[in-house]
Amino acid sequence: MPNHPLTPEDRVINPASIAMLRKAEADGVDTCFHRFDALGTQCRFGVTGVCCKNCHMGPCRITPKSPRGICGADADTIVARNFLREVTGGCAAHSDHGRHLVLRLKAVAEGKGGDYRITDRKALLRIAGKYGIETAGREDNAIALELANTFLADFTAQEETLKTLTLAPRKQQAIWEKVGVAPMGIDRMCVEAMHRTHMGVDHDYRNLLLHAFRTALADGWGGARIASMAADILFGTPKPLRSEANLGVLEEKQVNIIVHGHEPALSEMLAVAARDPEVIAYAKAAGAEGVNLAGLCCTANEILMRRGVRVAGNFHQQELAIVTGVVEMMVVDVQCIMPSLPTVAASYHTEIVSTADAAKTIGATHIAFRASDGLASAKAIVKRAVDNFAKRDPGKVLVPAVKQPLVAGFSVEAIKYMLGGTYRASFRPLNDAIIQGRIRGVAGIVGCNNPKTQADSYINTVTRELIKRNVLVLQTGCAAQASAKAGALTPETALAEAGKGLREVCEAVGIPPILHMGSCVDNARILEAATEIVLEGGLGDDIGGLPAVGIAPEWMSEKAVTIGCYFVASGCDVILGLPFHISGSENVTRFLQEEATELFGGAFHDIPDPLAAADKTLELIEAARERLGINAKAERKLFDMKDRRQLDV
Ligand code: NFS
Ligand code: SF4
Repeated sequence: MPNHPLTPEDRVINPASIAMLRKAEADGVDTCFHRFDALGTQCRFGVTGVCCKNCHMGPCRITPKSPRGICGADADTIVARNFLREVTGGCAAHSDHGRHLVLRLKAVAEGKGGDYRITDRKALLRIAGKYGIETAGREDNAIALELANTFLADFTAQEETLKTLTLAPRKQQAIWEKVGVAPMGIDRMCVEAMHRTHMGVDHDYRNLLLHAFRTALADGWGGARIASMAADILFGTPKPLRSEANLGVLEEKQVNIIVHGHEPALSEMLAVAARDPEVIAYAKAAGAEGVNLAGLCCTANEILMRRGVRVAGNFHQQELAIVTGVVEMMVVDVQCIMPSLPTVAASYHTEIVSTADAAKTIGATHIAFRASDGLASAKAIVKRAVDNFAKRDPGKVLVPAVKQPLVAGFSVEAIKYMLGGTYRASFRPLNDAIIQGRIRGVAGIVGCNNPKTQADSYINTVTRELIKRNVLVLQTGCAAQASAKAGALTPETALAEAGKGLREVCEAVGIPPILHMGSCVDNARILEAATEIVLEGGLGDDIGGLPAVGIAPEWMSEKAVTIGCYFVASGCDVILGLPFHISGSENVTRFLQEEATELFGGAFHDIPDPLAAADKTLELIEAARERLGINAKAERKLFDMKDRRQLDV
């Protein structure tokens, strides 16, 4: 951070965000950046993870002078308990989102789905097949019902391990069995985590951290994976499509509605409602040229991936979008929604509408979304936004003319199809390119923005550096949106910047070097892609052996902690641009940064500098290539006993 008062240019790199931050200051509107300043130095106990308030003898804070809480808990116990609770928060968030979609799928299968239906029959059959559900000669609804019940059993299983784990490579499953982290029911894992972290229960930091990995696996190979699959069946498996991103997608002459949050059920209906002729006529009668729907955060990713709906911005732009003065309504559901939104909106005419009964904010209008008549509910919401158009204050309008074209929609099915063609869809060309060394490896770049660092900057720097060095980049969440805004999600731009080997492969098979794979629950798609690569052959027999690295440059949410943990438990090294709150315990830090490698084949690495992160990524990728014996110039590697032991579980 510079040693002068922070300017908008210091806080954000994107010109649209810079302009809106400047306007917010002129309009007297506080944003997360200003509140970050107002908070001053952040609490050292919180930052290092040594504050415990799990019982009312406390709060207790560990210092060199008082190394134990009142109950006797030491820093290791307290830091590990706090960490496990974060992972549980993340698993619960993704999984509850998944649960809602599964219940929706079940309702559809039972003929009670209202305006929802099975949009992607192929996805239904493909996914049912993965779970060994009989499909031949059966009605779609019967298959969907059995599948929905199978999904639900993964939430409620008491003693059985998750069925969804069986979608992982067999060796991966064996590793989880051996380490003892194969999760049982998702709900049980979360309940058990809260039990273990209650005062006076689990005090062994290793035991707590193993449960953190178990709970994280219940997310990545459970709730989140199920969320992606159920959404594909209900709304369609994404295919590549073009769209645009950044605040410049807001239209001065139209009614602007922004959907923000995570669950696709409502936004899908809003997308339909916004194009309804009756609604458009209603908007025209109100003096607008039409209705412009745009998205923020992961709701944006969901409807971008399937419908090409344009992206207004990522996490740090949710307040800034309102500052444009042209947003008639922001419709929010769950997760990553700043409670400040109604306060920001009060300076403009924007109405904040909350729609999930589990997620209300004082100052927002709550319109409970009725799934039973989803389209009618959605139309009513859009018409309400139209009614607000007349209240727009032209004196407060400023839409930055900044937007970039993009290509998104890379589900695993789509990638497979692009790589291999209709009749022989396969990952073979990618595996071959990695084996030949034209592509060195794969990096998953994921996660949020965080006012602790200049928004989007680390994401964009590390992404560009990695494609330059012939690493194929897979992205999700707000990180993918950062790339979109930087113009890096157009095949043309990215190809121009990619290294020679990566460029040749991408041109030959027709994929861009940076693939937008969806929202944060779609990180499960990255695991799915890794599984496909393993199953395709020639690159070892588990995900941990692949030349693949996860990077969370600007993360902030508990969900990101959980995602990091399930990547590590799946054998991937994960680079964090911002550290966890664990430095108060050397043992917890050592476990997560070193011992995890012995257990799973991957660990966490704190790297605050994006170029150093790119160096580390290449180092990890090259080491994996050496272990696989695929480095062209390297002599054929003879495995010694130690290597062999690492290969065999
Ligand atoms: Ni992911 Fe998506 Fe964005 Fe971070 Fe929030 S929107 S679920 S948590 S902030 S990437
Ligand atoms: Fe303090 Fe122990 Fe209670 Fe935590 S559980 S607040 S360390 S007494």
